[in-house]
Amino acid sequence: MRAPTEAGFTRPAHDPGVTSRIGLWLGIAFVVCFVTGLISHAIQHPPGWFEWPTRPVNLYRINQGLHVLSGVAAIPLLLAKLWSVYPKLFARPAARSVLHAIERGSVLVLIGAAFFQLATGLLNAFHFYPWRFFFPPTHYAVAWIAIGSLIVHIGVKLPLTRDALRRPLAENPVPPRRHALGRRAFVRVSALAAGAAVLATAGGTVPWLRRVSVLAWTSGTGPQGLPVNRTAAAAGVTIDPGWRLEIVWPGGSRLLTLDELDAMPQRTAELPIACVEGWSASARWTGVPVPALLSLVGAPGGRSVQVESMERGGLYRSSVLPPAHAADELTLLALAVNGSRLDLDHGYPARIIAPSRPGVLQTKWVRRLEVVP
Ligand SMILES: Nc1nc2c(c(=O)[nH]1)N[C@H]1C(S)=C(S)[C@@H](COP(=O)(O)O)O[C@H]1N2
Ligand SMILES: [Mo]
Repeated sequence: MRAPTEAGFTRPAHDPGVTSRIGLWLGIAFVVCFVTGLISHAIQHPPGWFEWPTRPVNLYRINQGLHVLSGVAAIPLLLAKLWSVYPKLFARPAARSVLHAIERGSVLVLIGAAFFQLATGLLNAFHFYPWRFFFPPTHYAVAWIAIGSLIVHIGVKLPLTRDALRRPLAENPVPPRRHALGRRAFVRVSALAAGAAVLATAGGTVPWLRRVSVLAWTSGTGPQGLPVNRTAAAAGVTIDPGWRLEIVWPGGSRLLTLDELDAMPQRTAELPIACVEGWSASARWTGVPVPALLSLVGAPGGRSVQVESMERGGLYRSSVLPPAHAADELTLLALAVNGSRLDLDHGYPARIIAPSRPGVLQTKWVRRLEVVP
């Protein structure tokens, strides 16, 4: 038996017009995913020059929805694109020159990195970690590998893609084999698959899609109509009758009881929890605005505020409110949600809930606020 050759693959989908069309959409999905991922990373590890706005209150929610949904859309598009081009694996000679070998190698890197990103991102959304590495820095590092090899790939293929996109997608000169989709049908089915994947999952973050999104994930259900990511039991937090909020600033500090916080002017705001994993949920939060709280105790404003949780271990036991968030009147030290006292799982006695902020920074079971010098 002779080894298969590229020319032996005659299905209509193996065509530059098909590859280019699907590739264009896949490229858009990757770029959206990359940019929104960078933004999310920068919010969580802000470089000095970076400032994330506090409005609109749903801005982070939209960013993260785009990140996760562009990733979801990319999965069927990537599979379709690989199907369209896989006969090239059998092209001979495998490399025509050193440059060609490097270019083909970079495609392998791109495929590996793309699969890695889509698979780890998806599994992370389902809290399934069948690996030993820590997800965020690895996902972040491989994103650069993916985008670097993508840029090389686009650079190399641009002339070919441009040509292929300019020409209308002709149906096959010969009628397609039985069971083989025609070119246009293949492109249409790929687009439909991407659209269906998005619709099936978008309800995790787009409220009016909840009922069609059969695969949407949240962190399960939780008390007070809100999902819970890490329960009090998992975090080792119990109700502490001696709880006091400690506020510290350069030159002073103050302890406040829950009764004292309750007696302060309260504000209610509709704000989302937008988990980095892509689910989000809005709720009506009530509590003391952080800037008002700071000024009531005489702490200076306009600075970052470090938030510490009662949780002892745990990666998310503390967070920083950057100056813009610490000064925003919608940044609450929340004491209640949806009209009743916070459930222990949602951070009783007090949690941070701020506009346009990743869920992971909405620290629960707050024990201490420190105005950073
Ligand atoms: N102290 C503490 N706060 C935390 C967490 C945590 O693990 N510990 N998880 C965060 C994450 S990842 C999210 S998405 C939100 C979820 O809030 P909820 O459980 O009230 O829905 O809480 C955040 N606050
Ligand atoms: Mo989260």
